[in-house]
Amino acid sequence: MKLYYKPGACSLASHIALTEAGAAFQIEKTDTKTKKTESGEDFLNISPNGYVPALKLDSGDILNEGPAILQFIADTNKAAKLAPENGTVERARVNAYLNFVGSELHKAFTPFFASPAPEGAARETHEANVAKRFDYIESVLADGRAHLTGDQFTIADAYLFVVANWTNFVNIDLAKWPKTAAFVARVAERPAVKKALAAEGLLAKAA
Ligand SMILES: N[C@@H](CCC(=O)N[C@@H](CS)C(=O)NCC(=O)O)C(=O)O
Repeated sequence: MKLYYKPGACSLASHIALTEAGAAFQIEKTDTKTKKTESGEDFLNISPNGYVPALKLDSGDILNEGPAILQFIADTNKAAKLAPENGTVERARVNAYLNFVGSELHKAFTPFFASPAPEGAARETHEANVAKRFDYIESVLADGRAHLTGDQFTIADAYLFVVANWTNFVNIDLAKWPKTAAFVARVAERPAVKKALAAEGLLAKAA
């Protein structure tokens, strides 16, 4: 199995999930601008929309779209308990958070990564959009739960961790949302998270 990734991008959530699951996998860095992978593959043959993550299975099948990949990892590695059983209310809640992080929070960050980056009033508008989504996450974590759905770390937490961590790259102060900031700090301490970050060159060394 091979995960196509870009360091620190949303593909890091799949990388964390694979690592949490103890799955056997390789990673291949991808340049989403040139659409070439590190070994010289045409990335558009792997991801028709040109974005990470993509997961090539040992069967040769290729999966695209982060939330689908995350669920596949959880469902094929049940012992890791990265998501409740399909068809349960608990699973629907995990899926709802996955969708919120993907379609609301992640997409609210997208304008910050444009070139040129937004400035002035445009930046303020985009900051307000991000803030509204973090206000919601903060309200979810307000009861003191460790993770989005409670005690158990799930694939939705992996995705939230990655996206919330982007505040460091776009100069948004996560301290305005203390429960969310504490969540990020807590998840960053997980051995699998440290290992995935290190493998993507985002930490000095593996845990
Ligand atoms: N809907 C896609 C979005 C993936 C996405 O936004 N990937 C970004 C990195 S976080 C990317 O590769 N962007 C480069 C590009 O679109 O050229 C998913 O959920 O997998």
